[in-house]
Amino acid sequence: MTVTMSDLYTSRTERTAAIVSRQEPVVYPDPVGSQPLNKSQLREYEDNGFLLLPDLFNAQEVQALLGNVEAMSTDPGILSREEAVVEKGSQAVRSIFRVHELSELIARLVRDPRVLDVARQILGSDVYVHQSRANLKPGFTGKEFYWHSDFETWHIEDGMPQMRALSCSVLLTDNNVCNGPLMLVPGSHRQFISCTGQTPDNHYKESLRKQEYGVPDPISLRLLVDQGGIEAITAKAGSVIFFDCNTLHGSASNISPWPRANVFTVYNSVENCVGDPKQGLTPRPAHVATRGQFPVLTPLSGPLLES
Ligand code: 6CS
Ligand code: FE
Repeated sequence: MTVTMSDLYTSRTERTAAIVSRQEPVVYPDPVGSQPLNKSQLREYEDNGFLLLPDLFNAQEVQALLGNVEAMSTDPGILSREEAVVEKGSQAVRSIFRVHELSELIARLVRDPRVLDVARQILGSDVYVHQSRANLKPGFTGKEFYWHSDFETWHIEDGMPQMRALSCSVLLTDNNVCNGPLMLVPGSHRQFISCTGQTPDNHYKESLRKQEYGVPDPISLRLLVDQGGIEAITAKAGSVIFFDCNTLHGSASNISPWPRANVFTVYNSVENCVGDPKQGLTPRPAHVATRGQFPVLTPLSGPLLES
């Protein structure tokens, strides 16, 4: 048997669940760009593993973005592609991936300095898009996302080496306590939960609809929630939530009449490009995880909406 350097963040092997301390910083030194966050905002992000910036985008911008997402979600040319993920047991669109390449407006959004420079400030380097998607949770029928750490999946299935990525969720509708808002576990980004179970082939096809592998066990989850509680983020459309790649999060289904829609961008540091997936897994397709060549993001110079 050959002995290799063990992976600190191993998961989904034969071993039982475990909780491992995070090794990497949360806010990296040497910020790039205009540094929009002040010290107390950076501290809040570092302590909690997330930060809400209310009302970052105005009503006109929100309307344009939402219109764009709604148009994509009914466009037969898009619905026939692998990028469109439908709910289990119905044809309702749950997510559309790679929206930063499918939509010119969202291509501009990911470069908007209001969000890009937050990512570059926290990650302390230039960044690129590891993944983008629109999530739709229509009124009455929108489905949940079970608790998970994104990094667990990106590390195991995409070969992302370190915790040096973050998600940016732009709210396109008001999020209230009733319509399945994002729930986060404050402080959970400091612990990595090693999960049980073995990854099935082509796992992404199932997991993007209902994740069952790479989700934390109830004991670990309870422990982290006992420590940090759960925060449900309620905020107006146009607000933005930034959260660390290892912050535990999830959201409930939407049985309210009010739809929930948002655009997610996963910014990854250019110092943290993905390698091979773990355990000999087949790499996930490019619309779910960027690998190989990618553009390094530069801030947009003009306004988001071109006149
Ligand atoms: O598998 C993934 O990459 C993703 N899955 C979830 C449930 N959240 C983040 C990410 O889009
Ligand atoms: Fe997630």
